[in-house]
Amino acid sequence: MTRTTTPQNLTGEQVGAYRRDGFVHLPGVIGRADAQRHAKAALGARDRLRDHHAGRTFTQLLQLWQHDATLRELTLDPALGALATRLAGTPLRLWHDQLLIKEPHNGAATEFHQDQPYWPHRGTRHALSAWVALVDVPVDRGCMTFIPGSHRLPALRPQDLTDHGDLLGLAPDLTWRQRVTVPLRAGDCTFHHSHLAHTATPNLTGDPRIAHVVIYTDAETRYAALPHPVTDPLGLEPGAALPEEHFPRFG
Ligand SMILES: O=C(O)CCC(=O)C(=O)O
Repeated sequence: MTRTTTPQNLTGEQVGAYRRDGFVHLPGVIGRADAQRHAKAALGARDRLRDHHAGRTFTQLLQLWQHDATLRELTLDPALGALATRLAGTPLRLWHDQLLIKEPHNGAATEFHQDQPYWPHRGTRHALSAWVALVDVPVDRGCMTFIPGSHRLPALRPQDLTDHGDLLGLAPDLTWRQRVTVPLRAGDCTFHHSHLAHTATPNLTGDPRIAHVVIYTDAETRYAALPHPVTDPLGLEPGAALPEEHFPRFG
């Protein structure tokens, strides 16, 4: 595995950028050959597993670490978990992973939203996602755009991923804020905070956009009784800690 960014060479500047802006671009968190291997596994999983998202925005496959040995390596990768822990500055556990595949010419952006409002969690002190590009993702293939500093907003109500004006209507000041669009090479990653306003461009190309997203939450997060496909089958009591066998700790 030839990695460019490792927990050992992550700089104070990169950590500071994440804390200031709510996101950071880390090149080569996995090597290109590994990205290719994971992309192949992702396309295989797409043919086997249920799509949890209706509509053109993306195909959403959940909990790959429980269904695919190759993608499990990436979700549970200790180096990726150690980078997340350094950025968050607090012990973390896995919330869930997901593959988000924008099909060729999908014709739909992922509209502005925050992530935290979708999750059945309470008492969260920090949650963040590693969005790992398994193929090259130029702007025209569905890369992410962030509003720096917007992670200081509270978690609002859940936002409609298909409505460009939904989050901007809830927080109109965001309309006037600078946006940063981040194309990624295969193997690169962006980490983003769970309150950060973000969007992704449509896939205008003839190749699928394949992103593997590993979502971490602080180790003390509690379950809130809200519907979610990851927790619905588990029969958790409201207020319960997230059980280790389903939500393993890092570090
Ligand atoms: O990849 C996308 O289209 C959107 C991803 C996203 O919103 C996320 O990972 O939080």
